Parts: sequence; structure tokens; C-alpha cells
Amino acid sequence: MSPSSVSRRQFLTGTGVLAGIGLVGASLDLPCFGLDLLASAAPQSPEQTGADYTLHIKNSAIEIAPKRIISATTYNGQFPGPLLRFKEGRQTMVDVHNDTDTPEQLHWHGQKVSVDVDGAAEEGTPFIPAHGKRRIAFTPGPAGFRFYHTHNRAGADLAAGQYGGEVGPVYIEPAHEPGRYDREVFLVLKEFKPSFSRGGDMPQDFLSAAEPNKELKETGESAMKVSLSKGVPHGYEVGYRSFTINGRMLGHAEPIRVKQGERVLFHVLNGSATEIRSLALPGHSFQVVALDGNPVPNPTTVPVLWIGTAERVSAIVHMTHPGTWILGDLADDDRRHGMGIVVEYAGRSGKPQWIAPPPFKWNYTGFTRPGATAPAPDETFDMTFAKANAAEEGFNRWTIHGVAYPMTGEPAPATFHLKQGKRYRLRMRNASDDIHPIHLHRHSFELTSLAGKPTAGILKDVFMLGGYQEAEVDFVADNPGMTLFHCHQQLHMDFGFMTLFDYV
Ligand SMILES: [Cu+2]
Repeated sequence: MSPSSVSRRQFLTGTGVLAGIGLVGASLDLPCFGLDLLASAAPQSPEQTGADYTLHIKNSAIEIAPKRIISATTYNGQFPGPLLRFKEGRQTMVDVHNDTDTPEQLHWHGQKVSVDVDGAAEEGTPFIPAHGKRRIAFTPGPAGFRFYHTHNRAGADLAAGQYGGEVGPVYIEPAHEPGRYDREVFLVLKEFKPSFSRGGDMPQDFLSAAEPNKELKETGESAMKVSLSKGVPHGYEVGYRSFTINGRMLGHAEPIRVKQGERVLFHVLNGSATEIRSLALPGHSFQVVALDGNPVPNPTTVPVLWIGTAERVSAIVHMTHPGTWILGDLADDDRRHGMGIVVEYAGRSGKPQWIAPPPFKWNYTGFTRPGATAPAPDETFDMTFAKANAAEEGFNRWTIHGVAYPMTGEPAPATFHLKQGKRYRLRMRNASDDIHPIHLHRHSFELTSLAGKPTAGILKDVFMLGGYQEAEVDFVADNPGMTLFHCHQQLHMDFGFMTLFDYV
């Protein structure tokens, strides 16, 4: 059975169909089935438990290609975790069983939920005990493409945190879909088999911004120089041996089967613990309709998607170029090690083709209207991000305004204080050469300035701040409780790059 022939009914009732072939959702012409049917994919039926979904966190073997088996902690024994569909504003109940020996946190990334539900120990969410369970009730929202993942600290343990398989997509159905489309395809990008290296090769030049900020560059480079002159090697980075889309390596999944003239809506999630990913489809372009699940004011067409750790991009591809193509990462090495999936037009066969796209700079502000302005904030917080090379047992220590979040697991007090209803601006300055996917829990933020240029209208929950760059984001304090702010790069957040807001 090809993925494109999977109706929503088949899709929902057979979890086996989900794994390995691409999370291919429904065509709009199919009848819409609600939560109840989807829940029947869970091991226990809702009639038995009262929950809309049941998730089991457990250690399992996942096959990413024939005879290539990975051992990882997963949701329900599969990677990615099952697609959870919610209805905006309709209360839901989820049972989360932890069948492992380690207490767990399940984070509802991008949702405006309470501290008790959010899934971050730093905020005070209770752990899901080892061999225990939590029942979580909440009202999903806002609408759009969200996800869920573990929020456990990994530190130096490459089997823990998001290095494993604890990532799954969430779709909260809005009242109106952004843009017209014929088919919906969910893609989760994720690497496996991590290992440590000294120094890395993170792509840098894809982000569109002005020249690096001189002052930030001097600060960062002089700190690095001092460290290296003492004979300290570069801090640890993480690399990977296996790359997958929806848990299968390129060439080992069922192709995404399309027909000429179709408009396919791709919901792409970068489920990586540490990496930035790119995606291109030869002969096609992407009309970006939403970023992090939030519709963009100006759905611009681009040749390449760049997606930071934990970011999501929703884009429509008009299928007008028949053939058999590789939808894949621009990094040749990563694509050859699996980061891609085949797109096959009806009636076409043969070896899938890859053609590198034309040079292109990714710029968030291209998806909003020029000249858009944001309201003035009530208060602005300054945040400078800095790296202390290899300062934490060989790992880089990260600081926000000179302070590293404690690595002991002990609760830390909030650094920033909010008043409900006020609008806050975060003036972020990156004094390192790394790109940081900055994340705010339980709130969305609006990009209001990039490299000194004002902008408005782009709502996100993760934002890539380039090396030695400056940006500003605004958010409204409308969801009381402890609120975690961190870089979503697992190595960075685990080694200091976190802080807390509270409401006073
Ligand atoms: Cu970072």
C-alpha cells in the first residue's frame, strides 16, 4: 500500500502504517474523523481508560533501514511517536506511562498550557515517575503544528534526552486551514547514533543577516583566543552516523507518491537534539504558509527550507515537475547517510534524482510584509549569550548575561520577572559563533527586530539567532507561572543556556 493511498481511517487505525512510510495524513476530500478513532490506535481504548491518547515511554528497537536496528527510548515503541491530533479549545486527556527506570518529562512544545502540564522540571512540572504514570488534562492550543518531546537533561549521556527517540508530532486543528491543498504529509527529521567530537561543522552562511556585529565578534573571538592559547582544545560537539526522515533512511522508506498538479502541504519538524537541517526538492519550490505552526502574513515561495532544532515549517509544494526525486538535506554527507525521502510521481519510476538548489539565504522577515511594525513593549530585557570554551569538563559552558543555569538539577530562582498582561521585549545578543535555536516555553513570541532592522508579524516559539548577531522578540505575559527560556540545542541547554521567568 502506498502512503498516498492511505486514507485517514486506515492511517488512524493502524499504527504499523505510521512507522517507516512517512506520516501521510488525509486528503481534504476524505471525511474527517475525530479524536476518538485516533485514540483507538493506542494500546488501550478510550472506553477502558477515559483518555484520548495513551503514550508509553519505553526502550525499544527501531529499524531505520533493513538490518539497521537502533536501540532508543521511544513513545509507544515507534519513531516518531504517534501523530496526536487535537482540536483547538476542546479539552483533552492524555495518559503517559513511563515504562523506563528514569523519571521523565514530556514537554508539549509550542502550546499555551499550565506549568503543571508543560513538562519542564525547572518550571515545577511533576516528573512522570519511573515505572509510573501521569494523567494530563489540558485544553490544546494555539492551533497548528506543534510537537511533544522529552525534556530530560542528557548532559554527557548520549542515550538520554532528545538524543533518543522521544519526539512526536502534534497537530491542533484550526478553524481554517492556511492555504488550499490536496494532501498533507508530516515529516520528522532526526539523526541517530550520536558521538562526541571536538569542534563541529555547523553550517553558518545560510542565514541572511547583516555583517556580524563587530563588538560581539570581538568579545567572542578574544574569549576563544585566550582559551586556546592556554592549550585548551575546542569544547565537545555531537556528530551522528545515521540520518532519517520519519525514522527511515533515504531509500528505505516507501516513497511519498504524488500526482501531477497536486498541492501537497508538508509539515516538517526538525526533531534533532542538536542539528540544523535543510530540505530541497529538485525542480520544485516551497510556499511557506506557517512557521512553528503559526500562519505567516506573507506566504513566500523559497527553493530551500532551513529548519533549526525544534523548529517547524509548513509549506505547500505544487507538484508540477514529474519524475522521481529526492526530497533531501543540502549536506551531501548527511543525505548520503540517510537524510532524505523519495518523492515519486504517479507513472514514474527509476533512480531518484538529486540536484542541488541554487544558492539561497534563509530570512524569516521574507515571510512578513515589508514595513510591518510591532507595538512598543512595556519593558525590555537585555540578554547576551556567551560561550566559555570547554569550561565544564570539556563541554562548553553557556551563559545568559554572565550566568550559567545550574547543572545540578536543583531548582533555580527566576532571573526575570513578569507582570501579567504586559508586553516584553527580549534584546538578544549572541557573543558566540554558534547559531542558537532560542525557545520560550508556554508562550509564542513575535520577531520584532533582526540585525537592527525592525520587523513584525512572524510568530514563533523557536528562533535561530545567528553567530555574532542581534535580534529582538516580543511576547505578552498572558500565561502565568514559571516560564523556561533556553537554547534548544541539547548540549547548550544542558550546559547552562537556560533561564527562568516568573510572574510577580
Ligand atoms: Cu545554543
